[in-house]
Amino acid sequence: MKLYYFPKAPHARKVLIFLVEKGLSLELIQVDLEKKENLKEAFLAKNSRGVVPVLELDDGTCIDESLAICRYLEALNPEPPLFGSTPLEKALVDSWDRHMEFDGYLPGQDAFRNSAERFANYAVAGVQEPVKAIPALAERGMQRIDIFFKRLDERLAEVPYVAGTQFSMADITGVVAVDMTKRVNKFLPESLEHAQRWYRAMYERESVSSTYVVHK
Ligand SMILES: N[C@@H](CCC(=O)N[C@@H](CS)C(=O)NCC(=O)O)C(=O)O
Repeated sequence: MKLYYFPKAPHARKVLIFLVEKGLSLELIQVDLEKKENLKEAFLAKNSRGVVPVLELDDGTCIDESLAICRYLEALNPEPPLFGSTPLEKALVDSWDRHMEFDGYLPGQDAFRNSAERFANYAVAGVQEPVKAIPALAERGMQRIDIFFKRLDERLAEVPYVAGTQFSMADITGVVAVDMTKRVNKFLPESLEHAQRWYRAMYERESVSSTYVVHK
């Protein structure tokens, strides 16, 4: 199996964190997004959507979507479980993973891709036709990040990890979502003590600290 990734790509980082947590290693193939290698024919043949990560199996089957890749790896390597064990845990991991992605990551992405100069005509990742940035989406994204931070803190006042009592995929998506907001100079407020406690705990994990790349 091979993983196509880029170190600065948050969704690829999710898979890298997952691999470290599982104690797995895969052949890693870097696709340089800054050089737009993801829009070249060789990569589009692996994923016509033009985005990383992609997991290529030995028979040539390619799986995109970070969550699908992690689920596949979990099915092959169930220990330690990162998608929950009981029906309830599994449902909570899915639910909270989606909270992190839709309420945290996507607002951060909206804020970033609709404000950074280099995305003025490339506002949607992987789409080759010019797609213009919409500044109002960046503004809304910034507002939604504040809502996300507050909800995250409320959740983490109740439980140690995002989905409950165990570290899970929801924490991986959550930490990547929080780090995405740094790209638009939004930082988890110090006053949100529960979210801060969790965020510090995340960075004590080798999987999280070793995969963080400073973005310029
Ligand atoms: N929903 C997808 C998102 C994949 C995605 O958007 N990948 C970004 C990097 S995080 C990408 O490849 N962007 C290409 C670009 O910006 O040119 C997943 O979870 O894998």
